[in-house]
Amino acid sequence: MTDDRITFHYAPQTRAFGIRVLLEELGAPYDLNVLDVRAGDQLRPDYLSVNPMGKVPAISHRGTVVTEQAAVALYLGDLFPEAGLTPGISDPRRGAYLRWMVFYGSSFEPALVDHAMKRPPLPRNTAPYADYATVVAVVNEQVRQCAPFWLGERFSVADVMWGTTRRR
Ligand SMILES: N[C@@H](CCC(=O)N[C@@H](CS)C(=O)NCC(=O)O)C(=O)O
Repeated sequence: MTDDRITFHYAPQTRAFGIRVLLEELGAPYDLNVLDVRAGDQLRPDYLSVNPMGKVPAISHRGTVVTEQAAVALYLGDLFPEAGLTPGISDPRRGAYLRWMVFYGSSFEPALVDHAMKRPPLPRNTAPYADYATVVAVVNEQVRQCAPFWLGERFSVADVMWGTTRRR
């Protein structure tokens, strides 16, 4: 249905890459709005009216805008349950799924960015992610024990989220 198509606000070589992979995995009907972030397209009024943060990825769908890569991925996974990439509400993997999707944006990325920028660490009880070494250890342990996929036996949205992080 034409009016049900997703508009995907995208820029190459950015965090939007994983969402593009996910849209393809889901077989979702979408149109690309390609932004050139180096030319500053994300800061132009027409895009700021979509996402006032001036960031990608974002999607527009059924009159709603979704921003933040984890929220976009969760939304899309729920929108296409028939693709089988989202543990449903009564699936025993649901809790781990939500945990790892939110951990990505709220702990993993901030820890990585702070570390890469050589920012002085905050006191452990103030930092939203404890400390960098703990984040790395927790993620490494998950990578060590999860097999063959992030949540176990079945490929899911979490694999797209975590699997594309180093590949954009
Ligand atoms: N917290 C946001 C971060 C999004 C973000 O930082 N996107 C970058 C691309 S990787 C961006 O839009 N940069 C353009 C700019 O900051 O001007 C998310 O998880 O989606």
